[in-house]
Parts: sequence; structure tokens; C-alpha cells
Amino acid sequence: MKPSAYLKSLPLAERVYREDPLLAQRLYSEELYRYLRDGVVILPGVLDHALLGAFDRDLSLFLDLRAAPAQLGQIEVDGRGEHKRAGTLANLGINDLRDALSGLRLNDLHSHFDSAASISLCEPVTSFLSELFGSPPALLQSLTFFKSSEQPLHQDFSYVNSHSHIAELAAAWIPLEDIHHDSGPLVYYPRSHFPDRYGFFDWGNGSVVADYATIDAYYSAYKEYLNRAISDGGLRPATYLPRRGDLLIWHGALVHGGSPIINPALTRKSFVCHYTSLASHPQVKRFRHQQGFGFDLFQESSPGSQATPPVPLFKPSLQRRIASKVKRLVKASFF
Ligand SMILES: O=C(O)CCC(=O)C(=O)O
Repeated sequence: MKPSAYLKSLPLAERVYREDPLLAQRLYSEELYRYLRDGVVILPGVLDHALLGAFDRDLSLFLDLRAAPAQLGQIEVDGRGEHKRAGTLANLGINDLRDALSGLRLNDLHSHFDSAASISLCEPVTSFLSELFGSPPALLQSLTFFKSSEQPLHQDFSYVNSHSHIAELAAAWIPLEDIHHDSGPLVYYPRSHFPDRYGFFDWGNGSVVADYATIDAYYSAYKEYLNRAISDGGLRPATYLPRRGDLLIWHGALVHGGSPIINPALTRKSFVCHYTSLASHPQVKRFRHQQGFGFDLFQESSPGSQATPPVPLFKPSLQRRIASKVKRLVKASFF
């Protein structure tokens, strides 16, 4: 994927900002304008505490896994080498996730718990992202952390790239508790989200996205590249110390990472979600129909296999289903 593909896929709001920041300030909400300018926006106290409470109750299952339903063992885990090798929670052999090594993340809890799904697409997130993308957002993945990721600095677009418009990428950082300075908080560099201004990193053959087969070989060059971009741009780090209920949304090219843990006894419970626009989601297929375009949802299928039928976006309500059935019966008895 070449730099031109990144630049061509920038959301309209971002193009407007790049061309004419004052026009962007007039056209968009203050929050979106700040995001376009800084690559990050913090929305204090916007999250629903009842929803967070429901997620807490589900997460309490991970504090005594021997007593939890066995299906939880199938949840995918990632993070350090040992987490990657384990692959699933059951293989980690841990009873209480507070005892896990830093970096452990639980993948896609939104597909296991309604509470996580509801938080990932809650109104403060979807209304902000709809304005950014000019279309409804779609969730690409969610990551749940009990402790800091201690992840080195990076830009998400080089790693999260299964969607079709690579620059349509943003993420939400949702604290599940008040975050302590010594727990390894999120660190980021405001205004680092213009990779074309300091030159894209070359992951091989001019590609702006990392290839998992060769990623390790580029590790130190990428680190040097980011450090140079930071010092050349005079960028300064910010540490995010939110209270529960706050929300941070960052740009897919913002330089950020998980800072090192100072006090290992502290948790840093957080929920991180990555989004693209609905039209760019890997399970959405766009097709041309006469004068316009349509969108349909497909489940991922292995190459060569039959595409699985589209998944309906919404299940019709009971009343609607009864009304349709009655209509069909009436039609059948009259015609
Ligand atoms: O929360 C963190 O420590 C970092 C998360 C992160 O960098 C990411 O998910 O891209």
C-alpha cells in the first residue's frame, strides 16, 4: 500500500482541514475541529456509568476464571510473545487476570458481551465518528486491558489495515477506572498525525503498512523514524490520566503507546476500540446498481469458498414480523 493510497482515502473533513483550517472550523463541531488539528480529542464525562457498570460485572468473571463459564477460555488473547503463543485465554493458565503480565489484551470482547458491544458503539462515539467519516462508523476490533500494554510508540494505520480506505481509521480509549499515573497510562504526541509532512515510514517496497512476516526486522528503524519525526516536529508528549466516564478519540496516524508500569500492583483497566467507516469495513461489500451504489454485509469467507449470505443489519421487531406475516396471510387468501 503506497503513500498515495493513504492520502487518497483521507475522510473529507480531514481534506477540508488540510486545505483550509478556518473553513473546517466553521463547518464542523468544535470537538471534530480539535481532533482534525491535534489528532486527538478528549470528551470528559460523556460515557454512561450504567453501561460501564454492566461491563464491570462481566469483567469480574475474569478475576476467578476457574469459576467462570468454560466458553470464556476460547477468548483470543494477544500482547507479548507468551500471550501470542497461548492464543486463547484457556492456554494462559491464569485464574485472575490481575496476575497476568503487562501487555495482555483480550480481543473482541464486544462479540462476547452485550455490555462491551454497547459501549463500543455508544452515542458519544458514534456521533463523533459519523461526523468525522460522513457515514456511520463500523467497529474493526476491540481490545480490553487489565494492565498497561507497555506498547512502544506506533501509528495504528500501519498495523490495523484490513479495511478498504486505509486513512479512515480512528480509535477510542475508554477508561474502565480512574487511571493512575504509575499504572502505565496512554502516552501520545498531539499533532503527530500528518505522516506525509515528515515522510511515511517504508515497511518494504514503499509500503506504508507493516507486513507481519517482516515486522520485527523493521523494529529499530521504525523506532528511530518516530523519534526523528517527534524531534524534527518539536512535538511534546501528553499523558492521558482520565477518570472513569471520560472518552479519548485518536486519529489512526497519531503517534502513541502504553507507558511503562511504575507500580506493578496497579491495574489500568481500559477498553480500546478501532473504527473505520461503514463503507470501508472489510465485511461490507459495495456494489454498483444502475445510477447508484449499494452496500451489503458479508461474513469473511476463506478464499474459494462460497460467500456466506449477507447478515441483516437489524433484526425486524416482533411487531414488524407479525405485521409482515399477517400481510402475507391476507395476500395469500385473496389472490
Ligand atoms: O492502551 C494502550 O496502552 C495502547 C493501546 C494502543 O496503542 C492501541 O491499541 O493501538
